[in-house]
Amino acid sequence: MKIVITYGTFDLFHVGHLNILKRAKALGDYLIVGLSTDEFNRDAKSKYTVISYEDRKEILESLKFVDLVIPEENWEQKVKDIQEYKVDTFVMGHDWDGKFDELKEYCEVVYLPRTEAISSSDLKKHIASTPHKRFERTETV
Ligand code: C2G
Repeated sequence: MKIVITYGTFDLFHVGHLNILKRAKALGDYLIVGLSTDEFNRDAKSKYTVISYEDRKEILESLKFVDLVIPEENWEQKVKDIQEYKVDTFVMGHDWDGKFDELKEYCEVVYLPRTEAISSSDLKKHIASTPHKRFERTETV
């Protein structure tokens, strides 16, 4: 069984998140998601999540592509996770291209194309400025 792992915040879940999880799962048989805790987001990523860790976890666990969700509490846990879960492939969107190449010592490292023109921060800006207008992914924000 080929085990794949990816990490992220997955706040305000959107199609960019769905696509990376779908593509990651397509690389193996079992997908683990390291989900950034609210504290890790705040303290290490300067991200203030709209949706709580518990609710973000429940959303991910309900997806057919996701087999296991574990907390991501720090930047350093990836090697331990890869060893503990016998991970074959580590996947991230290509906005992280090259940033995790040190993990090549432990497993395959794959950077996949991001979905264009959508991010949780884009959605927050859009909702704040034009709450009654549909967010169109073609628009540049
Ligand atoms: N993503 C994507 N397309 C988008 C938005 C996000 O493919 N339009 C991908 C990102 O590249 C990442 C994953 O979705 O692989 C999760 O994105 P975020 O929730 O923004 O997570 P991030 O802040 O990148 O945290 O240790 C790694 C970090 O936890 C990653």
